[in-house]
Amino acid sequence: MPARFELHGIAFSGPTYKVGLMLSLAGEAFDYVHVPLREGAHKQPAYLAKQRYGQVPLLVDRNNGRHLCQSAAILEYLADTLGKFGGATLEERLQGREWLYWDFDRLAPSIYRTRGVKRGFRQAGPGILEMYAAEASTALKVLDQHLAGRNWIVGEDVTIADIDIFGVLAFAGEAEIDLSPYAHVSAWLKRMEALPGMKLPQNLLPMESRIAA
Ligand SMILES: N[C@@H](CCC(=O)N[C@@H](CS)C(=O)NCC(=O)O)C(=O)O
Repeated sequence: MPARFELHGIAFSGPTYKVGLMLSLAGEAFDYVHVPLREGAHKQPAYLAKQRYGQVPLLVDRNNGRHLCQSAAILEYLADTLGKFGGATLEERLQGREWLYWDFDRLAPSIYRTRGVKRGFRQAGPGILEMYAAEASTALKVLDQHLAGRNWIVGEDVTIADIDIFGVLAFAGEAEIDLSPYAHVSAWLKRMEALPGMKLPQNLLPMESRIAA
């Protein structure tokens, strides 16, 4: 039987990683379609018809034909449809959503963009890099304080808030951002890395399409 989900993306994309990681942690095998961004595949009409923003990731749910985009919205969809990682109560779900918005506003831009510069995907001068470093440090302090005395970002178990934020901090090394000063974040990263189904970015997505095993 074909896999229920088909993920379109590219291996070096943080948002694609977040969705692949959620599927892996949920134990959902998925077909993977490599989208060659450098060749402009994401701006072709056939792809734009499925992903209005011309970006990766795109997730297709073959159970109902839905085409889903925006990684945070996809995580919420998967939590709903799989009944996993959505939080134990409405309160937890709402708190988790706050952390998703916070991540996209305060944490992800500085870390992903710094990584983009270090890997040569983006250009930025020293002033911009300093600004990103300051923003990352401010956000990491907020997260570190929040994680003091907690195992997970929301409630008593892993939620999509953890998966989403892990999907950013997994790239901190490539951004040359040292997480060791943030003791609670570092301990939480270890808990995340020990989860069944955990795959780090370098082990999750290939640079070619792949049918689920
Ligand atoms: N907010 C989006 C961001 C997606 C995104 O930035 N994707 C990048 C790759 S990491 C992309 O498709 N870039 C090509 C472009 O924007 O033209 C999400 O979370 O899904």
